[in-house]
Amino acid sequence: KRIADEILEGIEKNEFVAWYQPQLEAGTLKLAGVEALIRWNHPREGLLTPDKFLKIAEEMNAMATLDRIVLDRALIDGMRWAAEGIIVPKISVNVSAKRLRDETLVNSLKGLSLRPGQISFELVESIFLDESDDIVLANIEGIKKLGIDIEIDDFGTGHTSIVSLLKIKPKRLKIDRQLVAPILRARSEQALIRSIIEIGRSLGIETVAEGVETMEHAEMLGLFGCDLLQGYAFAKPLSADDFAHFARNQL
Ligand code: G
Ligand code: G
Ligand code: MN
Ligand code: NA
Repeated sequence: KRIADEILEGIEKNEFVAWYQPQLEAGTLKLAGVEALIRWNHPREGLLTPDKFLKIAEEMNAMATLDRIVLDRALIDGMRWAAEGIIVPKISVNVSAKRLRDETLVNSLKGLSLRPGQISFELVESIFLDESDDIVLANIEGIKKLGIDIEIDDFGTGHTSIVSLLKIKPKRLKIDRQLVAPILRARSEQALIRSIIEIGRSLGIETVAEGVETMEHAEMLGLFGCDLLQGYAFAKPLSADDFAHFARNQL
C-alpha cells in the first residue's frame, strides 16, 4: 500500500497522536510549558516520528489536517492533566508553512474556547522570508486576537529580519539547537545566543533554548539570561501519560 493511502487511513483511524516535551523555566527549573510533537501509531511499524512521514504528508496536502489533529489532541490531553491536578501553563504546537497561508485558518479556530496564552503556535523562521506577505501577517494578527501566542521556531537558522520581528511581535523566540549544541566550547555561538537573548529582552520577547542536552548547557544558558529550556537534559518527548508522570514528580 502507498504511504499516502496509509496516512489517510491513519487519520481516519485516529493513529496520529501528540507527544510532549517539557519546557522549564531557566531560573527555577519549574515546568513552564510543553511542545506538542506529532507521532504516528502505525499498525505495523509501531511508533513513527515525523521524519518518516512529514514530507509525504506535506506533499499530499495533509499537514493542515495533521496540525489540527495535534492541536485537538493537545487540548484534550491538557484537560485530562488539569483534571489530575497538573497545571501546564502553555502548550506549543507546530504550524506548517502552508497552513499559515490558509485564508480559512483563523475562522477554523474561532470555535475553540481558550484561556489567553494557553496555546502557542510555533512558526518556522522560513515562513517570514517574504515580510510583505499579507495573508501570513493577517493570519498572525487573527491568531493573536484569539489569545493564541506566536513563537518563531528554529530561530537563528533562517531569515527573520529585525524588521519582521517588530512587525510580528512574537511572544517567544526558540533558539535553534544547532546554535545551542556547541556553546560549551564555541565562543562564536555563545556570542550569537547572547545577542539573540539581548534582542529578545529589548523587544519584550521571551527566549527558549532548544536541544539543551546537558546540565552544563542549561547552566550556561541560564547565566546568559535565556528564559526557558527544552531538551534531553530534562526530558525527551513523552507520551501524554508519561508526561503526566514527569509533571507529577516535578511538583
Ligand atoms: O518530534 P521530533 O522531535 O522528531 O520533530 C521533528 C520535527 O517535526 C520538528 O522539528 C517539528 O518542527 C516537526 N513537527 C513535529 N510535530 C509537528 C506537527 O504537529 N506539525 C508540524 N507542522 N510539524 C511538526
Ligand atoms: O520543532 P522542533 O524542531 O523544535 O522540534 C524539536 C525536535 O528536536 C524534535 O525532533 C525533538 O525530538 C528534538 N529534540 C528535542 N530535544 C532535543 C535535544 O536535547 N537534542 C536533540 N538532538 N534533539 C532534541
Ligand atoms: Mn517546534
Ligand atoms: Na524547531
